[in-house]
Amino acid sequence: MKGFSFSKDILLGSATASVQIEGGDKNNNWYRWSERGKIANGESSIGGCDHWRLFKEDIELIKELKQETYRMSVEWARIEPVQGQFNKVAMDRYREEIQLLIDAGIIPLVTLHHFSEPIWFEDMGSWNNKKSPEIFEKFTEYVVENLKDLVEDWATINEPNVYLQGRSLEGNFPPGKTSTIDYFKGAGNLIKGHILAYKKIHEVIPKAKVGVVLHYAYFDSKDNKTGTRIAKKIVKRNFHEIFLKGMFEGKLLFPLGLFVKGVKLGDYCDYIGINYYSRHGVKSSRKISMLFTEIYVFENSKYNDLGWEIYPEGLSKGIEELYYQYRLPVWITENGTPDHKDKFRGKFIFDHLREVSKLLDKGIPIERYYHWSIMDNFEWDLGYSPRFGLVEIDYSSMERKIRKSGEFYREIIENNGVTQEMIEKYLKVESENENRR
Ligand code: IFM
Repeated sequence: MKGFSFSKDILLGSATASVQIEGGDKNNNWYRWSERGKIANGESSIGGCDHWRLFKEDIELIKELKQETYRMSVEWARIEPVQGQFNKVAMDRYREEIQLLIDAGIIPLVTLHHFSEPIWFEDMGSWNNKKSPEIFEKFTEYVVENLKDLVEDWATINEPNVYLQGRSLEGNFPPGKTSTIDYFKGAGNLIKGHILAYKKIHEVIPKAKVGVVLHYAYFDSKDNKTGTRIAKKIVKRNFHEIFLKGMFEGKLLFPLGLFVKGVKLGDYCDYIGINYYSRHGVKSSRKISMLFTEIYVFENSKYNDLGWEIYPEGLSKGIEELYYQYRLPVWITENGTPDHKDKFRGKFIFDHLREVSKLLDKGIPIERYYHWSIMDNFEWDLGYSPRFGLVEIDYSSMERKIRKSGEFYREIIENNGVTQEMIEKYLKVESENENRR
């Protein structure tokens, strides 16, 4: 194993989302979903990592880990608990948190919608409601007006594709009513919501950098049969392309135009936001519910605690595909792995950042990398057992402890890459573990 160093400037940091770490909010739909017993092991979002109370302590950890940038989300339900009534106290608490980051020299990137939303919004049909884009625009305006002196970098919607898959296709996200039509209706409204938010942010902060964060699943197959090729096209179209075309270009692919009006062609992203975790096999199927496609996991590979394949090459393949299409700076807004024993997270970081370094050498402008996540957190319907953190949380005491992989990532940031000594110090045992898996 050989080290590497980044040939171009890249900001390295980590990411979180409000409901996943904050705790204490009862006005968001994930709290209600928890109360309905929909989270693994009967767990609830109400505890989170107690970050709402412990944010100062957490910023000390972020500083200690030498993070250069930090991606966080603001919770819509806290800021607008009742439609049209904004909570200044909550807004000021976010200002305080962001100010502390800035004082520490850490650049904030703020996400406006990261899966969770106010209960009142869900009860009016959420993104199925044709007024949802304008409702989201009003929330955006309030937040941006209140943070305009602090925040330049924004992500409007996190993973619209995963959000809709959970909400409208699989039903593991609230409110649990599945419908293929709602998937496309929701996609249309999310696209319009993103575009309105994009314009609003630029109106208030002309020099802002605004984008959407897409979950890029690397779709692959074992054969090249016609049926497989068609299945792959269908999956890529419905999971990636409708969002790319819509949110980057204002182009509504069929059938989105049936559900949403008033979207014009234009340029609506200032960077390519990509979240990458794994590769997914695709084959054709007879099931109409899945539009004649089936997803599987490749055998004889390496897997994380949730059984997702670890496939670093998918990150570079995805970035190349999107970069040559849009020619915008790339921000890897999430990449990480659940590894409760911290046995292979260091190697995961090494392998993925080595892909990044190869792309930088090729001249692809990857400006940022955010590790998911700075700390263990509430992994939606799966609850607290998946451990994604550079920092371990003991949920009984809320004690935080930096993992060895966290120390490794800190040294990568300090050294602008990985030295041979770091490989000896952090990765030797991991490589042996990896072979035994
Ligand atoms: O925890 C999630 C995050 O909220 C969105 N992207 C994927 C992560 C890991 O599943």
